[in-house]
Amino acid sequence: SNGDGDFVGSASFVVVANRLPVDRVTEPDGSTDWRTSPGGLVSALEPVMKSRDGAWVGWVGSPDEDVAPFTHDGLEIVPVPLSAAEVRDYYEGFSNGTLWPLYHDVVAHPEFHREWWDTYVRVNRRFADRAAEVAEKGAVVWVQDYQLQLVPQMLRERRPDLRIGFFLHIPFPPTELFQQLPWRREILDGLLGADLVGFQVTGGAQNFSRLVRQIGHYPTQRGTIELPEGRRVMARAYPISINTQDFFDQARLPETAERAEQIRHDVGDPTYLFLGVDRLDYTKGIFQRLRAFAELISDGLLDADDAVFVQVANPSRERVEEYIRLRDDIERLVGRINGEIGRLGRPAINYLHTFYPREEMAALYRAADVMVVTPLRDGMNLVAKEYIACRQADDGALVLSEFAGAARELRQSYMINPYDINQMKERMLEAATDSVRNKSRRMRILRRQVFEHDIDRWATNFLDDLGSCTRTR
Ligand code: GDG
Repeated sequence: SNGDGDFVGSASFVVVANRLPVDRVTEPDGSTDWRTSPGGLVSALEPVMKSRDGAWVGWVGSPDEDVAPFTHDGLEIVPVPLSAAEVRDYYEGFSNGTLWPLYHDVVAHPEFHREWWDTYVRVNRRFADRAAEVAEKGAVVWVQDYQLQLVPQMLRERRPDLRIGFFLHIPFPPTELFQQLPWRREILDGLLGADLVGFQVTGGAQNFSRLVRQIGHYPTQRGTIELPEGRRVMARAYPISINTQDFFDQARLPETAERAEQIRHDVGDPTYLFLGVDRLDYTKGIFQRLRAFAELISDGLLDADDAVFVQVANPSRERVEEYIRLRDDIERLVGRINGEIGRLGRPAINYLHTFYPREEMAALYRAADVMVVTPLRDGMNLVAKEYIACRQADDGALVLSEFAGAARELRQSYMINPYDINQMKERMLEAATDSVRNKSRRMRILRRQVFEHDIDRWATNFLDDLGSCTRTR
């Protein structure tokens, strides 16, 4: 017990995230088992977790399931159950219908519902309670993302002995937008329960500090916030990255090279293969980029025999209304474009509403001449970094929105404003047809950047800073 009658657990490092790092799989004999989910965060944190007696607190991903804690591959897995109504109100509702659009520059309209908020509070408390139970005295707890912004404060109230970090994977909005939120004070206090609050880019950390001054009236100095009770909170940027070497190695395999050739052949051996890979989300600028590409062809600047666009759009949040509408809009646009400028057996846009294994992703990245990443707003955007990591030489070209967090680091990309269709057309054309010399000069610098700043470095930087936070004035 820690003195408040709370049970104290045995984990010295605890990650708290909406989702667990494991997926349930059904074996051929009908039994079910767990498999580590693919993804950068999991693989980056795995070594830390294993070396430190780690536990991961999260939801299994399906409603109305109460799974007992278990050990998987040396990790303590601590499931948090959610009812179907909670998934609707906390996850689809407040997280993805309120916070997601609000934090992404209100590119879609955020909805404010008191029932959603009440459920968000209740579910955050459940995550905080689980974490409080498994963490040993003085443990490090790392809370992830916008679904769990109240957890730091809730956890600190129960367990003031813990060292608490929080990382926001999406943008932190300007105060003018954040102030719309009826529960702005509660969210701010929730985050201030952490010792260290991490953001993707400096702009997010600055927006946060400004908000702290405006509604908290707490003094801040270069990212250090002084709370009245004498506690200090740090707010800093930690640009997330990928396991660069893994992507490079996967792309280097002979079978990936072969598959990449096959893909190029299947889409008609074009001179220019343009690629887009996104969750089907209204923040990603998919509509704008496909329009730009179609106009390049109908203007006669690109030839439909020479240029093909492959757009992978992963199914995402399929029960949220905005996403249903977006999917309809994009599929109508693709149909119209292919109807107007496609040829028999040769659509101008190959649109794939599906999720591929990572081997296929590496082959697609390797096959693409121009990677097109055009979000209207994006915390970071890992796809841009993955494309660069898969290059086997200083070739290829990245078209990148200035509104992606990745634009702060990937300065040598062909930068665009996705709201400016004419500029986007010019830059896409330039990226395709630029001289080999120009392309390789850019790509060399981009590759160095992504190899030097990989996900291990991200995790280490955050955890080192969290470890050295001074707790009191
Ligand atoms: C959030 C923030 C931030 C996509 N299609 C397939 C597939 N993917 C993988 C990509 C990439 C990931 O999904 C998408 O990551 P992004 O960073 O591009 O975007 P979000 O999903 O919106 O992520 C974002 C990120 O969190 C991390 O902090 O960068 O700004 O919005 O890894 O490769 N993977 C596979 N098949 C697919 O079809 N296997």
